[in-house]
Amino acid sequence: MLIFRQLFDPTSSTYTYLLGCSASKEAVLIDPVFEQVRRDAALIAELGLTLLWSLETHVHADHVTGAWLLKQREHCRIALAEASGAMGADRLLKDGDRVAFGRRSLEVRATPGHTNGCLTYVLDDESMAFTGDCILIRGSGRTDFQQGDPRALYRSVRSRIFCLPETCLLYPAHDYRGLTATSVAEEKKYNPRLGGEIGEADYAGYMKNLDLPHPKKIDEAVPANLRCGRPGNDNDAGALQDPDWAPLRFTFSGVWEVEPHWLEENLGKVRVLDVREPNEFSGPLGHIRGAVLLPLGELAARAEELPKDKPIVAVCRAGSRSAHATAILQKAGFSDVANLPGGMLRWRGEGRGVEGGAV
Ligand SMILES: N[C@@H](CCC(=O)N[C@@H](CS)C(=O)NCC(=O)O)C(=O)O
Ligand SMILES: [Fe+2]
Repeated sequence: MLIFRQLFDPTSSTYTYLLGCSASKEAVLIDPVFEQVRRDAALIAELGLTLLWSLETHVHADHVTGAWLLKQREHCRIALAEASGAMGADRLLKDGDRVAFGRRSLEVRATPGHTNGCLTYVLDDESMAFTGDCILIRGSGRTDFQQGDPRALYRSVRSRIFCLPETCLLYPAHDYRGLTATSVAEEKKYNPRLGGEIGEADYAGYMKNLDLPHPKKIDEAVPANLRCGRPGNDNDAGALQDPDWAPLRFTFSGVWEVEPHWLEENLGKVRVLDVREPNEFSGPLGHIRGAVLLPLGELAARAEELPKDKPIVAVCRAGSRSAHATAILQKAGFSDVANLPGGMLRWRGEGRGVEGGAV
């Protein structure tokens, strides 16, 4: 079976696609975004997947790819089109190549036009294709920068995408209205730039008159993407540095977590903030030694009472109110905060020390 997730970067309206083989747990990520690598890595871990490849549909002009950063963190390899001219890839793809992940694979189709190195990745059974900025949902990638060529884009769509089965779902690299997927049949019929009887010259005429401003990040994104997302100087890598006051884990739900065993061994280094109600704090589950009680409902209003000299670990009964507490604390300007997953229930279940509570 195929594991499939569509992920979105709201800043650049980019879609990142995670495809995995459920048998082998091997996966690929298409068009990761630098700033979303932590989120993507969390999802890959939570699904128990191993990332084999970070794939690009093209050298993007509007955001920096997460490829290089994923390679550092996940030890995956990077692949993109040979025709892209990019440096730092582990594999340079050509039309007709295949990228395998477990029992599944993607066929590489060269679909130039938005850039020279644009690729469409077609799933082995032709049920899905990832078209990058070639065809978009009722639209197309622009052809007025990088190596844009409207006639080439038209031919790519007509000869390499519209020949796929009518039911084949198409997933673009962007959508600016929040639309998520389309199909070959729909775009053949309804694409206002490329469908129906529209000819190559009609399309070229349409694209010449689009008159769009250049992407805001083009001067930063293109050079960085020609290095597969490797920062130009080492300080830039700090843009996504993880907190290092404890071995923390970031969850796909967006929360930093600390392991109970680390907390028990490092109680002196942090402030434990118990966000349960007073009767729970003094109730049968007990509380962690030295914990400060501040119920969740009062936290937003009273957060400034808490000193900022130590990182804060939030705790509650089962770990959900305390997860919310970490978000409230971050909003209140506390940077070093983490949740205790499983809360007092797990803490006690693991036989860790408590003050008060029933024996
Ligand atoms: N406003 C966006 C523009 C993004 C943009 O131009 N996207 C390209 C893909 S890299 C495109 O083809 N857009 C198609 C369109 O806007 O119709 C930005 O500044 O980043
Ligand atoms: Fe693009």
